[in-house]
Amino acid sequence: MKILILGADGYLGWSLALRLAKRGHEVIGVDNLYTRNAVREVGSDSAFPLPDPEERITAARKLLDVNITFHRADVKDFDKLHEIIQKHKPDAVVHFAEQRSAPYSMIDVNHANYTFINNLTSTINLIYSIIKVDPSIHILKMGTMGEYGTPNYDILESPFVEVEINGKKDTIPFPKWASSWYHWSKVYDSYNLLWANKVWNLTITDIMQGPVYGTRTEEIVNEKLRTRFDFDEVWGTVVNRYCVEAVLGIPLTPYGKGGQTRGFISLEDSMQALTILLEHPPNQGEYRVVNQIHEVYSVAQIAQMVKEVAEFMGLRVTIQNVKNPRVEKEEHYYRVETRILPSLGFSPKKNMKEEIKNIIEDLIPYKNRLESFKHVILPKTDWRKGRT
Ligand code: USQ
Repeated sequence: MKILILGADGYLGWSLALRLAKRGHEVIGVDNLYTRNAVREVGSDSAFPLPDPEERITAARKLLDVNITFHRADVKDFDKLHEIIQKHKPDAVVHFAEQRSAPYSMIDVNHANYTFINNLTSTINLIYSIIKVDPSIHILKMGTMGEYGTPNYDILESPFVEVEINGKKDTIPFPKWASSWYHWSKVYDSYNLLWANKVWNLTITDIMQGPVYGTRTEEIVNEKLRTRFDFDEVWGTVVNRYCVEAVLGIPLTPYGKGGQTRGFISLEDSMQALTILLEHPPNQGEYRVVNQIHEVYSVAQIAQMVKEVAEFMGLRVTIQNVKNPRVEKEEHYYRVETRILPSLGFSPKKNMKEEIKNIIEDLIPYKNRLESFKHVILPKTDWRKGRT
């Protein structure tokens, strides 16, 4: 297949470019390198030094014998995006080109607006480019489990649900209740895609993925092929952050009571899942929603797990719950239906405990580099205070 990846320079985007290219697909990547700059904006950087896109592509050619095409472009620019899609006429477009940090979206009005403008415009531009070029192109869009929030009922893998109000029944989009401007931007994206599917019969997979963790995939076999790895309070996600905290000897930081429960997936298993979804697209004209998680844990349980593994590896680790900077439930019900991926042959290969060991092993050689970013680890972005 010919696959265009929007956001090909990111944590998932680069890993997926390598995976798909290695499987023999023709891969074209697009990125404006915004994340690199936005991470520097908060005084941080990837744990592993990142080569430029051109250097990475050369390394992929030499080490994996694959050819990846790269365009430095901003998908907010409709004409540019349309031109790229028109030029390559892909079978599928993967849309990762969104501002992906909840804390970043909550910093202040500018960051909230950036998140909405970037995320919603990019999706609308993609919809219109595809209508113009070829409405049969499959859109694989990265949504998030956080669109649902943490409801007191099961999260079904269905775009719709039947409701009864005052004795009358109807079918409505599955209820969503996000907990940051970032997560709300993904809710609106999902509704926009649902609408595009209704109006133009577009073929869409909307992935609801939980936080991803890990440093390794089958293709990341050399330092030059590494994907970015964020750990600061704005861009890092919980498992990856705890591993960096353990390496630096900083107390692990569950927020609040630590009962916040999420569905997690390793980087390797996320690659497997995304590849399966691309290679088994929905029927033409179908809008498919897929819950992409593997293990369910609370952030307190994960802290215990990281402590156990890190201590086994000879590190000294403590856990110190910190005041929760976010507005979210700290104790709640959480049950997610995951039916579609297993039915397509998805079978997770990794578990969190083993991966934590691999992450820590990969981080230890970079301990000195990480030391200089110690000041960006404790949470400073407070949902309630949000600068005005
Ligand atoms: N948390 C801690 N301690 C930390 C960091 C986070 O307890 O040091 C808690 C948060 O309060 C939250 C949970 O861990 O309850 C998850 O936070 P996170 O920072 O790992 O992930 P989140 O902000 O939800 O966003 C990440 C990605 C986002 C993706 C989302 C999937 O940045 O792109 O969409 O995970 S999900 O969480 O399912 O919405």
